[in-house]
Parts: sequence; structure tokens; C-alpha cells
Amino acid sequence: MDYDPDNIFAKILRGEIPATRVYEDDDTLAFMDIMPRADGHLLVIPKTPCRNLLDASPEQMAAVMQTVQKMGRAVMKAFDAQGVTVQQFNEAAGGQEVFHLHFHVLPRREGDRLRPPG
Ligand code: D5M
Repeated sequence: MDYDPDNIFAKILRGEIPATRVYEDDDTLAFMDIMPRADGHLLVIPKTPCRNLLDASPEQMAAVMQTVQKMGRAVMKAFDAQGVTVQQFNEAAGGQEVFHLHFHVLPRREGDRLRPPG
């Protein structure tokens, strides 16, 4: 599948639109989701072009998952969470809306419910 270099996360990576950046390293960026489904809901993306999981290289997966793990541990502390949900969608039929690989990191507490999308 094609990678659209003008997708919204590519624009965030280029600094063309604002985002609340919470972490970055050479290969990945984490920023707050603009439509949070839980307090502390953030997204982790690779800095290199990648449409989704189906398109990712082993190197992109390794880098992104390391950052997902770091962010999971960080939100446990920062949001006094009791657990973390990690979500990821691929292609429109799979629920993907932005076509640059991203993982949702959602802090959770016992008995909470994720807010509906949008
Ligand atoms: O949904 C895409 C996710 O990306 C959804 O949770 C909203 C979020 N989003 C969309 N635009 C932005 C900007 N500009 N900043 C931060 N977060 C954003 P998915 O179904 O996972 O593809």
C-alpha cells in the first residue's frame, strides 16, 4: 500500500502542525492524542515513513515497541494508572484513520471505560 507523505502525522514529524510532544529519540516520537479516549492517551510513531503494521520493517517495529514500552511505564507513574491498554489499527477496514503507523497507549484504572472515539 502507498504511503502518503502529507498525512497528518508526517506533518507533525516535519513540524508543520503542532502536537504536544512528550518523548522523542532518533527513531520515534510520542505525542498526546488530540481526541483522548482516556486521560494520558498518547500515540507512538516511527520517524520514518510507514503506513501501518503491515508495512513496517523489523527495525521500525523494534524501535516503536521500545518506545511503547517506555511510554507505558511512564503513564503508569504520571497518571497513577493501574494498567495500560495498547491499541493499533490497520487499513480503513481495520479502523485506521491516519495512515502513518501508530500505537495508542492508554492509561487504565480498575473499572474505568474508554471514552468513545471522536
Ligand atoms: O485514529 C487516529 C488517531 O489519531 C485518533 O485517536 C485521533 C488521533 N489524531 C488525529 N489527528 C491528530 C493530531 N493532529 N494530533 C494528535 N492526535 C491526532 P486511528 O484509528 O488510530 O488511525
